Amino acid sequence: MAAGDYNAVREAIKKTIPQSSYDDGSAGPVLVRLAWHASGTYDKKSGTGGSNGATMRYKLEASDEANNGLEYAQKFLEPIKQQFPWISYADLWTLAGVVAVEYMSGPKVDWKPGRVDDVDEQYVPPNGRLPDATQGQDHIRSIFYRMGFNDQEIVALSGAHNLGRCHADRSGFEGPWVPNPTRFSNTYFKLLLHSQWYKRKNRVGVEQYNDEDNELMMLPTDMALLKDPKFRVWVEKYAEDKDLFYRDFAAAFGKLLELGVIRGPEGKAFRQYARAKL
Ligand code: HIF
Repeated sequence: MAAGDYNAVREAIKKTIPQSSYDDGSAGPVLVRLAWHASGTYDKKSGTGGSNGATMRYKLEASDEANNGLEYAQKFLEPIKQQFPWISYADLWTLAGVVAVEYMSGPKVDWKPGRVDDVDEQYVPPNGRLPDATQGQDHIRSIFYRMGFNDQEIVALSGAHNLGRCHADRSGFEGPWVPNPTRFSNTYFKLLLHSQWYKRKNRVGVEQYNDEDNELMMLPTDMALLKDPKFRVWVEKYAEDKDLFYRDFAAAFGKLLELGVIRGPEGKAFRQYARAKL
C-alpha cells in the first residue's frame, strides 16, 4: 500500500467501526471521543496541547481521569496503524473521528494530514485541561474559550453527544443521550429542549439528569446549555434546523482537530519545539 494513501486508511477505519460485541455494536462514538480528547487539551495562549504529537500515548496524559475508556478506541485503531505504519498516530486518531462521524451519517468534516508524533514526553500537556461534566456554563466557557471557540461553536460541537454513551466505570455517568446513539442527527438538541429531565442519582451514586424511564440521560454540562440564554439560542436553532447544525458542526469539529497544528508550506505540521525556536 502506497505511503500517503489516506483513502485506504479511511476504508480500513470504516471496516473496523462495526464491533458487534462492543457497546451499541459500534466503535464509532468512542473514536469520535478519542479524536476530541486528543485535540481538546489545546491552550491558545501558550500554543501547548492539541492534536499534534499524539501525546495521549504517554501515561501522564492517558491517566487523566477524563480519558478513561479511550484505551478501547486506541485498541480498535492499533491494527490499522500496523497495516499503515507510515501514518502518524496523531493523524490516525483525528482521521478516525472524521470517518466515524461520516460513517454514522453525519456531515463530511475537512481533515488534513501532516501531524507528527512526539518521541518523548516533553510536550505532554498537564492533566485537567478537558471539561468536567459536573460543572456549569462558566466552566464550559473557560475550557472552550481557552481552545479558541465561541458560544455558537461550543453548542454546535455539543451535538456530538448524539453519539455514544456514558459508562459508570469510566466517568461515573451512565446511559446514552438519544435512543439511537450510533446515528448522527440533531436529536440530542430536540430531546434536550423538549423532554422532561429529572436530577437523579444513578446506580453508582453519581448525580445526572434522566428522562422519566431512566433510559436516556444528560450531563450537568448538557443541561447548562439550556440554562444559559446565549447557549440556549443555538440549542433552539440546531433543534429546528438539521442542515444548519450539520454545517456548523462540520466547521467546528474540523477546527477542533486542527488545534495545535502549525503547518509549513507543504502542509506538514511543525512540533512545538520547532515553533519555540523561531
Ligand atoms: Fe463528551 N463526554 N463531553 N464530547 N463525548 C462523554 C462521552 C462522549 C463531556 C463529557 C463526557 C464533547 C464535550 C464534552 C463525546 C464527544 C464529545 C462522557 C462519558 C462524558 C462524561 C464518558 C464515558 O463514561 O464513557 C463534557 C463535560 C463536554 C464539554 C461540554 C464534545 C462535544 C459534545 C466536544 C464532543 O465531541 C462522545 C462521542 C462520547 C461517547 C463516547 C462513547 O464511548 O460512547
